[in-house]
Amino acid sequence: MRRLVVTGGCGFIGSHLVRHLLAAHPQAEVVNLDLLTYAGNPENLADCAGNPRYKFVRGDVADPAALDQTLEGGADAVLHLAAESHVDRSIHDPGPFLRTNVLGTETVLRAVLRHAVPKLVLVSTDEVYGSVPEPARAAEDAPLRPGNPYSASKAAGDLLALAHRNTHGTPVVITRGSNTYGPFQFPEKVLPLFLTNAEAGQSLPLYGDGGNVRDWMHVEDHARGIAAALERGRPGEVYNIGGGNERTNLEMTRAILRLLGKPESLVRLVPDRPGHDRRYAMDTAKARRDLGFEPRVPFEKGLEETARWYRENRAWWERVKTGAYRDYYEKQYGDRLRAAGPTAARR
Ligand code: NAD
Ligand code: TDX
Repeated sequence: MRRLVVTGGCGFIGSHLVRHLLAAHPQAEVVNLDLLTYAGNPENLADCAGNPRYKFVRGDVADPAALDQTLEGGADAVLHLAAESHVDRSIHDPGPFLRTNVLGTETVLRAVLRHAVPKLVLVSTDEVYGSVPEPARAAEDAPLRPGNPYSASKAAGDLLALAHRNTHGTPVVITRGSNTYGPFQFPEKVLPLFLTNAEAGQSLPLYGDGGNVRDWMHVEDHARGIAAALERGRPGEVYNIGGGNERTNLEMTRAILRLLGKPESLVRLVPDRPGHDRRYAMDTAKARRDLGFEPRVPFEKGLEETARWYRENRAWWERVKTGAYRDYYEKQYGDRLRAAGPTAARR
């Protein structure tokens, strides 16, 4: 039986990937190694809990012993997603980002070598290219210019992986995904934050002038892209995986308000994120050509389904938005919202 190890499977993208792999590989066992940080939620995989081909191991990717324990039964591949993933938190405190995204990735690379795992897919991000001015798009060989501690830690992970490939021949493939959205995303990221705030009649804190551009990809497309890299990605290669849906944050916010039938007066233009990258945009021709990967979910349809999911799963996000989340919210938005006053976006 094929044995696939996913790290960070209780997070947003990881949970969709675990589900995708179990369905797409009916002969495979999927092992999920996750530390269950604030972002890890076993409820995201509640529907897999009874599946005899699914196994959960609680452990830290920066701990070699946890990886030895997970890999000692052998593995056909490791798909490494575990990370600290939120830019604003990395600005408050980069420590956990360096530990998990840099040291953790190096620890996974060494474990893959130690256990002679034949393939490692490292899941990275379009943020490593930094802000890309119009009308350019970053191809895989573009310089890395990370603009915040999160993306710097991800770029460090990518560079360690490529150095490992060069030094030890480690069979690592890197995917760089664009901004991802869909069910089970932690409501610190802009889309679930705005959907859930709007549902609850609370303000939507839009940073700066709302003109920053992101390329949105549905999480099922992202999971399929990672799976395509597992099957067809060549070791040592990097593949950009994008949604092909560039939108300004203001356009995306208005689309949410229209879908939910909520007024624009909920929007607050708040002081900007420091060092806020203006635009992410990737050239995705290589993944199309070499992996046969094309995103399938049209943005409007994906957004509508996602909005419905958050409406129908209010208990999920109300539970998430308690305790430490409230402290985070006050730290991130308290002063910003007080500074913004009652001005709505008017562009
Ligand atoms: P997430 O924050 O929702 O989930 C991260 C998961 O990793 C959680 O389950 C958490 O418990 C686990 N984790 C964190 N530290 C760990 C550690 N030290 N050991 C083991 N597990 C640990 O993240 P996500 O949005 O699903 O992102 C997954 C991956 O995809 C990340 O590597 C991220 O950089 C990358 N990515 C995300 C996006 C996006 O838009 N969300 C886009 C491109 C790339
Ligand atoms: O409250 C907010 N207001 C706002 O205007 C938040 C949280 C965000 N924003 C803006 C900042 C960005 O321009 O929305 C855009 C998206 O922000 P995030 O959801 O924080 O995502 P981003 O910083 O673009 O990073 C995401 O995509 C790349 C993921 O969080 C990363 O894990 C991934 O690598």
